[in-house]
Formats: sequence, C-alpha cells, structure tokens
Amino acid sequence: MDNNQDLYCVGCGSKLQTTEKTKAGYLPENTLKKYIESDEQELYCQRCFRLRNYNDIMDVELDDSEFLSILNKISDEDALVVNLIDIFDYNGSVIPGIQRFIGNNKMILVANKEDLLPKSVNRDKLKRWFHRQAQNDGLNPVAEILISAKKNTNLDDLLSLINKYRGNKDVYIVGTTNVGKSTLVNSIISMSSNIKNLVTTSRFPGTTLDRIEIPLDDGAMLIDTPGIIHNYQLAHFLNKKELKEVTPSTEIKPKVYQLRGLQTLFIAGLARIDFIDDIKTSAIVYVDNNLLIHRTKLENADEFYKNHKADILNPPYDPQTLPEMQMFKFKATEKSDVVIAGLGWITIPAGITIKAYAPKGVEITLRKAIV
Ligand SMILES: Nc1nc2c(ncn2[C@@H]2O[C@H](COP(=O)(O)OP(=O)(O)O)[C@@H](O)[C@H]2O)c(=O)[nH]1
Ligand SMILES: [Mg+2]
Repeated sequence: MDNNQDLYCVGCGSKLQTTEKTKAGYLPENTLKKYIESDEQELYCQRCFRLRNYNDIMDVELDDSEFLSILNKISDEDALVVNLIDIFDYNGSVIPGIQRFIGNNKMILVANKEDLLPKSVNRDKLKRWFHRQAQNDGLNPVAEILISAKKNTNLDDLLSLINKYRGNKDVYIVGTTNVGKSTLVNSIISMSSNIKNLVTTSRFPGTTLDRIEIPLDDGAMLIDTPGIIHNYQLAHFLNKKELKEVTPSTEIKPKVYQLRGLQTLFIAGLARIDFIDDIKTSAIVYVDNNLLIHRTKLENADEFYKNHKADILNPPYDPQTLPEMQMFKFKATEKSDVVIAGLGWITIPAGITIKAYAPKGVEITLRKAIV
C-alpha cells in the first residue's frame, strides 16, 4: 500500500495495511484493490468486517500505551471531553485519573446503559448516587447525565449539553473499553443523518483501535477513541460464548433470596458469596437474568464448587481457563452492594458479614447500596 495515501478503517480507526495479518488494520490485498476500483465510501479492516457481519472477534495485538498517548494528547488541545461510564459496572469503568488526561478542558460525565438498571431503581436517587461516586473519585465535570446510547434515552439532552459547552471546539468521547463510546457516536450520527452503525461496536473489549473523526456541522470534529483497558474487567477472562452469557443486554430483574444464614450463593461458576453469620438475612442479586444462581449450605460449598465448577456452575465451560478464586471479606455497616466488576452486584443488609469470591484479578468492592 502506498504510504502517502494512508487509508483508515471507518469501523475501528486503524490505519489499513495488507502485510501483517495479526496486526490492527489488516485487510487482504485484493479486498483493497476491489475497494479502490469501486465507488464505495466505507472501507473496513478484516477484523471489523468479521465482527460486523459474523460477530466473530479476531485477536489483534493491542498495546495500551498507544491508547494512552491518544488520551494524553487531549490535554494539549482545546476541546470538550465527554467521559462515558458504564452505570452497570461503575467501578470497572471509572477512570479516576481522567482529569490528568484532559488538562484544563471541560468534561461532561455520562452514565451510560441506563436501560440495564431495573425500573424500580429511582432515577433521581441513581443520579445522586452517581454524583457522589464521581466526587469521591475526584472527577470534576461541568455536567452529569444518565443515558442509554443503545435505546437513545436522554440523547437530546446530552446533545444540548455538548452544544452548550463545546462552543465550536472538537468533542472527544473517552472512557474505558466497552462503556458504549462507539454506540453513542453511531447514535449521534444516525440522529442527524440516515447512516446507521458506521463505527464498529461489540461486546468485546478493544473494538475501537484508533481515533475516529466524524465532522460536525461547523467543521469541528466528534472524535471516538479507543478505550483504556482495565485489566480487572471480567471480560478479559472469558471467551465469546461466556462473555455473551454474563453481559446483560436487557433490563435486569433483581432476584431476592431469603437466607437462613451459613449459606452460599454461587453466581454461575464466576462468583460465590458466603453468608458466614448464623442469622437469617436476605440478598438481592443484580446480574444477567439468565445466569444461574445456585444456593447451597456453606459447609457444602467448597465440595460443590470442586465437583461442579464448569459443569453445573457455568459459565465458564472450561475449568482450566479461569484463574483461581480469590476471597474478599466484608462487613456491611450500612445496606451495601457487593460489586463484582463486570458481573453485577448483590445487595446485603446492614450488619451482615460475607466472604465473596471471584476469579483472581476481578475486583470485588463494597459500596453503599444504590437502591
Ligand atoms: N444495554 C446497553 N448496552 C449498550 C449501550 N451502549 C453500548 N452498549 C453495548 O456495550 C457494548 C460495547 O459497546 P461499544 O460501543 O463497542 O463500546 P466502546 O468500546 O466504548 O466503543 C456493545 O455490546 C454495545 O451494544 C447501552 O446504552 N445499553
Ligand atoms: Mg469503541
């Protein structure tokens, strides 16, 4: 390919190349030739083509440092930053150091995937909860908003905020992988044109590989960026099928358990919560609606896990692929959520002590209950 007329994949932003199959931006020579001869407008790399048409992910060698350098450059620019957070996986998607990347630029903080939270969760309470969390993490946005990029909820309000704060500046969409940046960019594009799904989106982390610029009316740019990869996201340990099963795609229906004490809840083979006090209690589980939740006596839990990991307790389907379980012990001093990054959370009442287990590397945290 001729270097002085570089082409870029519209799906992920990679510079296109025809020489290295395992690197970002690869497409076969003859595909490129056909494109150049045709009058098509959009060219996708092989990875995006497969992802878009067959939902099939090809691994490419990713390097977080390139993503970080894209983000680092934002502080040198005069731009508006829109930082997306996945409201279902706040801990897994917040970037506490974001202020450093954006310098003096203004930031709008967006809680995305609102549609996943049960309707029973009061939205005003949710917004207040989100505000407090963001403050605790040292974020200092000019505005905060709750949206669903997928269902277009509150997108008009977000666009008004963007227009209010950007003047005629460029707008950067930033966040960790999988928070819905590209989905948001696509929704914004489709609101002002009849182009659908221009940018590649998927449930796999690391879909967008380089910056993608979309021109706005006044010549400024809307810029989609690759996300920062948080390595403790559960998604990094799971294969395609497993990831599909743990990622909720519709409103979560909370499941309430009345517990006798000295009992264990398994969430598929991915997490385990031991209620170690000998007192009656309750727990409310917020995970994908179809995930298996299995209750046992605490005294039988070790044995059960050993015998049924990756068979009854699935996903995972291959007992070899997951790291060992790691244990965290928490005592809730108020009504609290035990959050397992990427999987969901379990609400427990004040005064309860639990042991929580997840694959080593997946973060478990205790927070004041959202609901
Ligand atoms: N339920 C729900 N899923 C969303 C929403 N926005 C994005 N997603 C899904 O989250 C996954 C990651 O989206 P993507 O836009 O590729 O994230 P990016 O890595 O931040 O660009 C995809 O499976 C999307 O369909 C949303 O508002 N609600
Ligand atoms: Mg993306």
